[in-house]
Amino acid sequence: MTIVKESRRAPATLSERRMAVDAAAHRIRRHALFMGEVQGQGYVGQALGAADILATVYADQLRFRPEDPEWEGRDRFLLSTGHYAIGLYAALAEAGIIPVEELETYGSDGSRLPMSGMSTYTPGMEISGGSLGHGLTIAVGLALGLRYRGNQARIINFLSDGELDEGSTWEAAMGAAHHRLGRLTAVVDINALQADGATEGVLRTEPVADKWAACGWRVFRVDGNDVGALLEAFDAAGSGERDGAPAVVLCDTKVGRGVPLLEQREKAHFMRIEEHEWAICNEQLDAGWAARHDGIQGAARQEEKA
Ligand SMILES: Cc1ncc(C[n+]2csc(CCOP(=O)(O)OP(=O)(O)O)c2C)c(N)n1
Ligand SMILES: [Mg+2]
Repeated sequence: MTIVKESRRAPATLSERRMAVDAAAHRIRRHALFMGEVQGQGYVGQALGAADILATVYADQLRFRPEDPEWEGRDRFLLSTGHYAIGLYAALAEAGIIPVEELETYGSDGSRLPMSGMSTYTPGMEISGGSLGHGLTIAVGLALGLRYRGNQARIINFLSDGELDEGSTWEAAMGAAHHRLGRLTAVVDINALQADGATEGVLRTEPVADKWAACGWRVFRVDGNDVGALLEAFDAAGSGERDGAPAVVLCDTKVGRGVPLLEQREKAHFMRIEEHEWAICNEQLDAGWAARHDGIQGAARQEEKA
């Protein structure tokens, strides 16, 4: 019989959880750079920017069985943004749902890891992406269905800020509040970027927190690259009443986070990275992680003393 781990939330204190999630985020970033290098290009900036969110979800919040990705009692993570699949594959590898060795097949013919997320290809991928603005509509239907079946699972829908341009997102937002889907959490990666340029220039969505609140949601807005803030927001979002208001965690993130060379890239939606630049990216990522890790451990020691 296989022993399965149903929850990854083992460490008790906030600082222990923060350290575990931060380490997971670093590995997710490493995996994403590795997959990007296999293809020489890709949506690497989004994966780096969203790594802290994905690590918070997979290393701390979700209940799942790595050996049995279709376990009925699992919490559901729905990625609306198919082009962020590289980030989700990295998180699924970190979570033990797909083997780390498989990441080198990313984007190749016959791979289970296509560039745009496909639920029929990849274990742990709940929905297919591609056409933006549909994830939240599916999440609402799924939340209703699970409630009718008496299933207590949590549903987390990851959206990009570009998906806030879609009317279907707002129909779903109103529907979720109307049906009091308290087990639903939406998380929006506000990286201020879209394929056609800055979000601000494509379609102004601010004040975005007010819009969600007006639709009847509990709203949390955090620095999406601050693991401590993410943990607190996700804890609060997940502890609402089952038949109460849904919650949204608005995450302000930085494209390319953790790799200064890519943080400064002008064409950031789909990055082309020169062959010689990959080594620089990896070095910068590791150097940043080492410095941050020392800082986090120091802060944790201070917390223990206090
Ligand atoms: C319904 C729909 N319209 C347009 C597109 C084309 N498209 C692909 S990615 C993208 C950008 C959307 O914004 P966002 O996801 O915030 O971009 P990112 O932050 O990844 O740069 C667009 C418009 C699409 N996939 N689906
Ligand atoms: Mg965006």
